Amino acid sequence: MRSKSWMAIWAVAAAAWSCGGSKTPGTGQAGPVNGCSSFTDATAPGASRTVTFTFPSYSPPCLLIAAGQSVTFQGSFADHPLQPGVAPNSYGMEGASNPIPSTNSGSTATVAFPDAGTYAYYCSRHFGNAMYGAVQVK
Ligand SMILES: [Cu+2]
Repeated sequence: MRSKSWMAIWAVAAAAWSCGGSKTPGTGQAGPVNGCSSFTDATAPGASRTVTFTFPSYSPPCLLIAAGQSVTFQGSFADHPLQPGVAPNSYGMEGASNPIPSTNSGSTATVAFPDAGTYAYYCSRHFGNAMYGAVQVK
C-alpha cells in the first residue's frame, strides 16, 4: 500500500515535469539569440569591431560583421569568463560552428568569423544579469 502511493506521487511529479513551459532556455528555441533583436552594423571597412565588457554587459552586445572580419573582445576574462553559445537562461538559434573560444584569462581576444551565421556568447559568471550577446556574420 505504501509503495503504491509513492508510485502515484511519482507519476504526478513526472507529468508536471514533462508539461512545463513551451520555451526551454539554453538551446535552439524561439526568440532573439541572447536578446539580440537588432545588431550594431560594423561591416564598414573602418568600423570598430571591438566589444568591450565590464559588469554587467557587453558593448555593443549585438554586432553585425561581414564574413572574414574579426571581432576583438576586450575586458577582464578572469572576472567575466567568455563562453560561446546561447546563455543557459536565454533563447535563440545560433550558427553550427561557433568560433568564439572559451576564455577565462587575459584581457583581449580577437576572433575571426569566416562563415555567415549568428554566433552567441555569454559571461559564465553573470549571464543571470543578462551579460550576453551575439555576433551576426553576413
Ligand atoms: Cu561577467
